[in-house]
Amino acid sequence: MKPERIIKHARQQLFLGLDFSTQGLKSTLIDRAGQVKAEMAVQFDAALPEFKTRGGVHRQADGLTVTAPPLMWVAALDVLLTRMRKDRWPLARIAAISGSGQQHGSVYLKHGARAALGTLNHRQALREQLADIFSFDRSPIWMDSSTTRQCRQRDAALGGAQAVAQLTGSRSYERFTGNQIAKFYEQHPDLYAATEHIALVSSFAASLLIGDYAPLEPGDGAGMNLMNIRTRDWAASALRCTAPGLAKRLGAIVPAHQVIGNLSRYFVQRYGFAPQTTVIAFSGDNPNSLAALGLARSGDIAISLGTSDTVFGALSAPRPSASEGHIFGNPINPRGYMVLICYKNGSLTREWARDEYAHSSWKAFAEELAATPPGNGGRIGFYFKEPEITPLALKPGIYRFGPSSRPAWFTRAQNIRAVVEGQFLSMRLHSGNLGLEPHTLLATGGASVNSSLLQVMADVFGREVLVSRQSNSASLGAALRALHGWHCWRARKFVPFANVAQPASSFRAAAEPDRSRHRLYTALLPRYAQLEQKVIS
Ligand code: 5FX
Repeated sequence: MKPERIIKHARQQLFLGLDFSTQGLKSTLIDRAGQVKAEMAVQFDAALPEFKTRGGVHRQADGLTVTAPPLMWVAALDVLLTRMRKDRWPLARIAAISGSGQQHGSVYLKHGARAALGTLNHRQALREQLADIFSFDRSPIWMDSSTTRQCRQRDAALGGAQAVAQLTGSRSYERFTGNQIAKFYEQHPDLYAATEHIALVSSFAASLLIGDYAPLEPGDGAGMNLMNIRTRDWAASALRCTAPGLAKRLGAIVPAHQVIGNLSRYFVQRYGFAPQTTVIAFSGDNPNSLAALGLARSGDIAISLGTSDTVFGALSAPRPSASEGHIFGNPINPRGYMVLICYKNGSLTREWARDEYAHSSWKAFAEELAATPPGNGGRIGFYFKEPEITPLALKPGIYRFGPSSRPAWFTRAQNIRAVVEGQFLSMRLHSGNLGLEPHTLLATGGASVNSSLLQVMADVFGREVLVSRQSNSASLGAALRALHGWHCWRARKFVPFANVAQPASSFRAAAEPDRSRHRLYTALLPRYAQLEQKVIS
């Protein structure tokens, strides 16, 4: 049967996207037209204070190790679903669920965990039944930068940084799962031996839903330094230099639109979901955001201004670089790729600048920005409050240069402008190096409501900036992928994403570039690149 006929004759079903983000669990419910019907979120710190997280994470005293308790994610799922049931969400009408997870985090499950997942009692909360399934009760997450040594070992074993990038789509990154696993194996060989399965945050969440170990898909799988980016299967040499017996602990990689199982009986009996609810492979937050924006054409680029800032876009042929960015599988095109450039100094660093230089007020921040000329009179700054990863692994530090490229002191307003301009100049420089040439820019993420930031973005890139009214792009993307996967499953073949799963929310023009300001930034870019070299060398 043709996909169009299936759409016409099927009953009106709903599709759920869950996003296990760093700070909370978000959800988006859509109908078959991609229209958002409901949203709900649980903030980890507030809803589950007993886990004592700040922003959903635990930071160790070394300043490098950042983890999250995986049991908190388990507990959050029950909290969210209980609230949905209380608010009378039509859970029985949900035909398919997919999800999203913060990328790179690893969850270590001990022998017996699979059996525990498969035999849940719906009368008891998940956290009571699953408290003992972890061989390590701390999941290293994407904010962790404690694996430099393991990265260098990977480089040495695989023939250097560019060779690692060619094979896996990215050079060795501290936060990438393979390097976390290598560190775990080195530091806790006994716990590694006790580990039956290693999941990503996304596949762990999917495992809860299907009551079994869930496979990965190539969007999130590419964020591990373990997957061959071209074959989309494990790279044996990359597994070998990580830890012994890893392949059997990682499970399979399947296409992102694949049904990975039916919803576990636990959720059917406890919350009233339909027994035939299908679960589609979960992916990472960035691949899901790409799906939410339907980025298919080359030149479609999005910039997400969030806890981490990311630049991402679709690509047909991978051009991995050891200098910047990542190539991941494209979750809406099984033969395509996506580029992602990630900055650790995103909203947290802008918020720090607001507190430090603008009396903790966004209004004052915008006024200070407006009080300084575009280009900041030739002043350029680098603000790494967090250890940065783009273009290289960099320690925290602040570097300010005057018009003559010498270190300089900045006023409050000059600091604010330098924080904002520096970030967009960096994005333009590094996305250009990877061959991304935007025709328009889509801005998403929490800080995309800030119009003064968007104006600088438009001026630096010389392109119109559009924003989506939909802010939870990862959970929306997951919901759209649930819809897409469900169509593919019903059609028994791959159906193009755009045919069945267009996001219904429209984009609105938010900033027009000013030609003369754009020329000024274009002239500034080579100096920015030179100073960046100075800072990183
Ligand atoms: C991407 O590579 C990242 O590390 C971040 O964007 C995380 O996915 C945030 F959750």
